[in-house]
Amino acid sequence: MSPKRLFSMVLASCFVCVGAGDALADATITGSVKLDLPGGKKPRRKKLKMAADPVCNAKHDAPVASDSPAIVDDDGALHNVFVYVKTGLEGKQFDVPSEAAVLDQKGCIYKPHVMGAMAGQDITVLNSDGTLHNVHPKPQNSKEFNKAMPKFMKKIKISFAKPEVMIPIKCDVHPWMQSYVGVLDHPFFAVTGEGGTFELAGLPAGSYTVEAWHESERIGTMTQDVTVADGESKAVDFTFKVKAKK
Ligand SMILES: [Cu+2]
Repeated sequence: MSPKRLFSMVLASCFVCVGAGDALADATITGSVKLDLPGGKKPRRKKLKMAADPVCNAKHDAPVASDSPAIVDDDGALHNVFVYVKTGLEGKQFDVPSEAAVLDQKGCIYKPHVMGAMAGQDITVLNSDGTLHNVHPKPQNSKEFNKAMPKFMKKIKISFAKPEVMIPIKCDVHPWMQSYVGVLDHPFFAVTGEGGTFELAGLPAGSYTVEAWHESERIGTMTQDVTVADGESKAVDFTFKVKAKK
């Protein structure tokens, strides 16, 4: 290979390096969410009463505990917390995933109880129950709608036009059915489960406010500020305290 050709190859690869460096977006924020449990006492989850619909009732061998007011592991790890970048991404554009998010109605319970999607992203709502459900979100920023899903209707597609944390979704047929979807104009969100951990990966370097949201008013929301550089991973932990009853 001629020195000239070698030089142009090195030059070309350097341009690639610089280009890739600009678009690295490989910062990560991880962490965990806990609920302070004085005396180790966990919030009591009521048993759901599904007798009003025999189809729902027949789906379970034993009474099912409600997802509300909170699911907490013995060590305080808190489930169903929507953790997301609240500020710091303004002015940046992110592609809406072509893949739909999925919300199932199974055993007359929403699965998952808390989820996220991007504004404009399709959300496939499944009816795995063979009974009538209706999908009734109550957004403030996007249009409210109410779609019946008779027992033969297995799948519908919904979406929300505008970001909003959080949009409650209810089924008017089964009053115990409640879920929440967090809608954002970027993909940096997570929902805690077993262990209460979360990860927001693929972030551009920057300074962010991260919010942790829980459905219970007595738990509420917390924020933390964090700055991450390209390739850096930082941990932020949230510990909620149960607020006194109003
Ligand atoms: Cu229902």
